Amino acid sequence: MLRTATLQTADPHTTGSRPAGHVLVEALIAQGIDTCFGVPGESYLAVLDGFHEHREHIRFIACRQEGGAAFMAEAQGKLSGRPGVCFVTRGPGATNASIGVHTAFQDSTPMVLFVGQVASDQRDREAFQEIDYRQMFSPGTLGLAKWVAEVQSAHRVPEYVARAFHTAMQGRPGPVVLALPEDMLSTLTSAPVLPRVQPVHAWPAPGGLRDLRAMLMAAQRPLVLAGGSGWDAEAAMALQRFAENWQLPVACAWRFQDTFDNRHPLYAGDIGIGTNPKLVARLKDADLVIALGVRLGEMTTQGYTYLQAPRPTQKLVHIHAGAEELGRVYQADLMLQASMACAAKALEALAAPVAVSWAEHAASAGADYAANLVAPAASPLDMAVVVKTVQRLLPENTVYTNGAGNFSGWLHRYGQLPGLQHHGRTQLAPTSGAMGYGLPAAVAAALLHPDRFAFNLAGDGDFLMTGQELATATGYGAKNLISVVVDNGTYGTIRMHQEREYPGRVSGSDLFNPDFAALARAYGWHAETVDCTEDFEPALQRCLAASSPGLIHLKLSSDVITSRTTLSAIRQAAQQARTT
Ligand SMILES: Cc1ncc(C[n+]2csc(CCOP(=O)(O)OP(=O)(O)O)c2C)c(N)n1
Repeated sequence: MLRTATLQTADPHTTGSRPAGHVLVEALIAQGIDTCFGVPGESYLAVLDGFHEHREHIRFIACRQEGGAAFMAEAQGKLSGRPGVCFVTRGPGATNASIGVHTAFQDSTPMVLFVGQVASDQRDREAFQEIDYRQMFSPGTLGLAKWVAEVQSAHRVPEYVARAFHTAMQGRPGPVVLALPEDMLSTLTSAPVLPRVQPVHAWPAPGGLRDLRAMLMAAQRPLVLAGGSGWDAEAAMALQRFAENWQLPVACAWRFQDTFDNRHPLYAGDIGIGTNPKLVARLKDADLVIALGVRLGEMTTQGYTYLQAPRPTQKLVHIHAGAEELGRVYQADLMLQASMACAAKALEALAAPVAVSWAEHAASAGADYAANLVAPAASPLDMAVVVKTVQRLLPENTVYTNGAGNFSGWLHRYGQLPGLQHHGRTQLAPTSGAMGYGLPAAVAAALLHPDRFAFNLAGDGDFLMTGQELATATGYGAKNLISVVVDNGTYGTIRMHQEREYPGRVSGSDLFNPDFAALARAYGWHAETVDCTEDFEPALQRCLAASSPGLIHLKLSSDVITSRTTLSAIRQAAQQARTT
């Protein structure tokens, strides 16, 4: 039986005593949060009442599905560097939200998920929608969350919120889950909220820096691989100066492409899926790789091959904020535990020689990147031109978002992002590979930063996983928001793998699509349909001139499967390999 908590009302201003649900909202305000994302539930009515009480200071964005809400909070965490906040109800709400928690975990994004929980006197009976969240999100280095707790005492709400924020940001950032028993939320308490928390920063050990300098002095083909979370504008600037002082080519890890200014002559490109083959060769041939802030995950290292695990052939320096990440996969030659804010400044201060032996090597890395931006012409719809047109027409500080699928490869290859010293994060993209991330992330960016543009590139499969969040954008008045849906009628990435492994045997990867433009119009968006390159720019112009968010439904042949090859070429090669 569902129990409705009776809210014990109290005037917070006269008695100092108020429901814990209100205290929770006050604690979030004290942490600097002015926007939370969620889907309401009867399990946390006292919190919703707290949002009403404090509506002048904080808003609750009601989303259409908890997956979208959790993605929005994750995007908020990426954009702000502080925890994004999501509220969901128990059981079904929490299970729907888990995709966003997983993304925050794999992407090292600070985030706090609050989950309504059954009343304390019903615990452990498998009460209505009851789940043990400690088990479900199982904290650990392979779990879904960094820390999971259930707040038993109304008086300790401020303590739990402060710790949740601290844990989410400290070391390797990540998600925290707090379960909130409904009776606890309606209990009165006079507990004061705690001040805004800041993560403690760690400086790299001086001895380690001396060793790193010696390794650099002995190197001939060094490469910096930067990425991960925990960066700020100063740290990004310090990284740029370190690179300039030492003339180091800098590559960015997959989907952390905004860590270094893509227009800088020392930028070498991003490493992960669809990487420039010349950059792959350069990485494999490097005699020193300085991995700065990156986790060196499976995608970035392409199955731990670009850098052989556990001992790469290249000399490896791994600098990371989380002690648990160092030595976890790679036995690096030098491991330094440090926050990016401190590590980058320490590297910038390393005394560089007047000239380095690898100056030509660095210049050619930049030249390889520039050459990779030149696209072979494609017809009738040229995705490279689409991306370049978007970049030409949208402001430099636009936030680019995508979910998972081959379509994202065009954005990653041809999109040039300013380093985050210029405009903070300009890329919101899931290293967890979660489909459906891009649209909610763009909606979050548009609502949190109405002065900036948000641009989402989606696949047809990807888009419909969270497409209902079009309504959230419309409902909360998002304006500077454009979504382009690449409709190739297939879960193309999977089709590509099928053609490689089982050529010609298509199964389960066809898509039957709606008219995406008509769908978007039904949600109050301006929408266009485009099937050739010439029509894209005028359509985008009309979207920009519209007073509502805009969606462009792009019709692309399924054969155009990546920026480098076609489905038919993959099938042919696989068939040939089988017959020879
Ligand atoms: C939530 C989720 N489900 C399934 C997958 C597996 N998956 C990865 S890419 C992909 C297909 C993406 O299709 P689409 O959005 O149409 O893009 P395309 O690859 O055709 O460009 C699938 C099913 C995933 N990454 N995430």
